[in-house]
Amino acid sequence: MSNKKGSDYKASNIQVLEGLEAVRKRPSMYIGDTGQRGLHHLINEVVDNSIDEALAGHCDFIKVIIHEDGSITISDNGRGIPVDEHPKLKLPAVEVVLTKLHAGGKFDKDSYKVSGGLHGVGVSCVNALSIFFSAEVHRDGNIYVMEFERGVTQTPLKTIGTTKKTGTTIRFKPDSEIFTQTTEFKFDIIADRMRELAFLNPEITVEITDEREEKDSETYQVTYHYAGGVKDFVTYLDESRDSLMKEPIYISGEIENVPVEVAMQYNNGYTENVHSYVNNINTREGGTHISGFRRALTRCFKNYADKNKIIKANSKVQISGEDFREGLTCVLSVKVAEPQFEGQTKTKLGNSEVQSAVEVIIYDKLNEFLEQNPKTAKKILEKVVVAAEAREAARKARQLIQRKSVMSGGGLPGKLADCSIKDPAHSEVYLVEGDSAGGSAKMGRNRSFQAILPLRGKILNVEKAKINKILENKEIQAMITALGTGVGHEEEFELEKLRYHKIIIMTDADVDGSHIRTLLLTFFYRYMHPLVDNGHIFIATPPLYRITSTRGEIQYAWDDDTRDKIIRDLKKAKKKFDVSRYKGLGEMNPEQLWETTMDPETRTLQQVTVENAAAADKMFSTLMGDDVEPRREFIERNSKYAKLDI
Ligand code: 0RA
Repeated sequence: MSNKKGSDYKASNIQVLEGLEAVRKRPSMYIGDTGQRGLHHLINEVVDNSIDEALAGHCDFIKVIIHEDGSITISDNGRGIPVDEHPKLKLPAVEVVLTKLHAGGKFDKDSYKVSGGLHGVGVSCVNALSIFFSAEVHRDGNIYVMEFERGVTQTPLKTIGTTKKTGTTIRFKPDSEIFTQTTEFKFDIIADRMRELAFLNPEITVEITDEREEKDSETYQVTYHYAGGVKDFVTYLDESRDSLMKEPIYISGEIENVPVEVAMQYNNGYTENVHSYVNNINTREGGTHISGFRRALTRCFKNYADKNKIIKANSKVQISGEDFREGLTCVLSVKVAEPQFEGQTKTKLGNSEVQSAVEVIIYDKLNEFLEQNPKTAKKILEKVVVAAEAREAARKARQLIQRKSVMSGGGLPGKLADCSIKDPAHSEVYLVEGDSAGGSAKMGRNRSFQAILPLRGKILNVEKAKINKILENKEIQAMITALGTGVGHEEEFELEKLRYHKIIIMTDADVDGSHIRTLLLTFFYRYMHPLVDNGHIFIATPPLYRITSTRGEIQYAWDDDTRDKIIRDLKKAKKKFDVSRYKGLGEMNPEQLWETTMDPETRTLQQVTVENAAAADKMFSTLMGDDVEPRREFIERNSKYAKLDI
């Protein structure tokens, strides 16, 4: 898309605040962390600028290439970064944008922008943190380039040719001095975000090429374009769920410069999956747009039910707001010119005018929908009544858990071998598959700060069960009492009461083990969400092999490559050895279990984090759903990742 209107841009609009050394000194202050998340944040930072161009109507194509050398290219067909001279700094605008902090340059209050919003540290941060960075700009008929190393200009702006197009191409390679944990880009993390952006911006097409893959591989190149926008998003999220409707309800409108778009659909499941976005940013903590949505939904259905005498006729229970959201999958996307982000992770929208805009738009259109689709309306409301009844039953089950725990003295489950110290910040609990592994863990542990809770067999698939049934499950009850937080939404869950700051899932390294781990993660994700959000959930990684040499010297290997290397070394040293594969935790004696998997000095724990809520929702519904085919595909596609990133 070329649009010549962009050239009225003035370089003097760009504000300059700070130098890039500050970014290199304290990278985490700018990009959150320097681990996997921070690394991928670099891509988002650049893509956000392309999305801004799209939001302003100047860009409809974004291309991401993961190169073999670990660098990334991001190109767009936007207006191109301006190149005219900055009056004060006497530098080309593009150099200012790429080397000065907070030099976004777009102060147009009427445009909705991503950069300068939540992320908004600017492309210059990416430059500062890259061992190599180049920009090629197509603008005003010319092709310009600039090159940098660690933010320092290597090639000043030069013209290398002419062009009829406009756009920006940025290539960078993260500096391994900064990203000491990893510099490896993960296709799935990038793809999840790009897919999300394509759903939220139906006008754009995003293409990802992973040059590390063979050309015929399924993940060599993917293209995302969804003309149906958020409606396609909801259909995608619900692929492995059984819907109560033919297609999602789609609502859009604009009040007071706030465009609102919603797609929603009820399924026969029991979880609420409402994903909200402000200017393409996932607002995990909700905010005014979410309150507006909830109010509209509750008011609308209550009115409809009263008018048509649906609820009162067949229910004794009181319906509450959350009952209208059980089994609801919804994507709410709003655009706000000057968003105020609040909350712990700055993902809660604060603008009060947005609440009424969302509420009015949704109330009117949803009303219309219900009037026109009485059969669907009835189906939904019947489900709502069942949800309210289950909630009431769950309340009783909760009281029962509480009463039971009071009756049993300290209130802790009998199977729990608790630790002796009482400071949650220094305590951890191992959730262990099976009684025999539980026994080894109890003997092997450091009892001062490590508690063990053995879990017998498979826990309930919470994706498929009602909340009251979940709370009747013995293993789940034991976990709830051991953790001390309670279970469920907002008021019912108390993070402050968490008894162990590390909750470590320890299962066998086989199919059953990974199934149990997924069941546990699903439970935590759906019903104890703050534990995941606050980084309290970990996965223990027991070794796969034990190599014993004749002198009785023992080595462990966590993968085939390490095992082979150990074997090679032993052969070289002309030592005899024996390799055994651990099938289950139960095969390890307490000392071995301690040494390999439980000793904080030597163990490796994987912290469970959720990068992308919509992608996690999709993953759990696919893994735990009824349909075999999507589950098989998902597992196959992800099987090359030994570890579970959600
Ligand atoms: C500053 C001002 C304008 C656009 C951009 C920067 C810009 C940055 C990036 C980074 C990647 N792609 C980009 N596209 C644009 C406004 C341009 C104008 O008003 O003409």
